[in-house]
Amino acid sequence: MATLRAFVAVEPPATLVPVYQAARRFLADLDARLRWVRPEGVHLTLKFLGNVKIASVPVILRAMRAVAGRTPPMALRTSGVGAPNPDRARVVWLEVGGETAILSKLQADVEDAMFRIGFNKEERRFHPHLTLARARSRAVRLPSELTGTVPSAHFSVDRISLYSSELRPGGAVYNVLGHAPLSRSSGRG
Ligand code: 3AM
Repeated sequence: MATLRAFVAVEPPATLVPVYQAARRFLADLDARLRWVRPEGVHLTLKFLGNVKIASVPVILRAMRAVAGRTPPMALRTSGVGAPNPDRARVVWLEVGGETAILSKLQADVEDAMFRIGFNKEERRFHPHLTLARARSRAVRLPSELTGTVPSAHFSVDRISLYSSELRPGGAVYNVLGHAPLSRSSGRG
């Protein structure tokens, strides 16, 4: 049966482009050792699903819409370049701040909803981030004076998206398969 590699994520904000460019300039010395995500491909992953049957896509979207319908929109911002392990970084990301309590609840609810329709639970703790680049081979050491070196991008999130990811030699190519709108009438107040 036909499958595709899929994940649930928040789409990149348009305000990210100058921040992405600033991060890239700041890390210019490491450029040859990093493979940068295309700016339009940057996303905030909520749940990696792996290979899914194409026939399951409507089921996944229905489960996403049920969760999104009881989650309010939220205001987020990027808060500097970082990495899980800055001394030996395999990925370089932008930290995400703002209304992350709503985001973390959304991520946990997506995780539960996907578990209920048959996906495995993610063992790793959720850390809100936008991956910008990955090390090509060996890990890189990020400069220590990272905070405050790139501006913040402020963005509001009013939907989540189901992505497909096609692995190509030049890097993964992402396509949005569908959206699930967050609900203004839910949550707050
Ligand atoms: O948003 P980031 O870059 O952290 O690392 C992959 C990316 O996350 C992650 O799914 C996102 C979309 O590609 N990913 C890839 N393979 C994975 C796996 N086996 C995975 N996450 C968990 N398990």
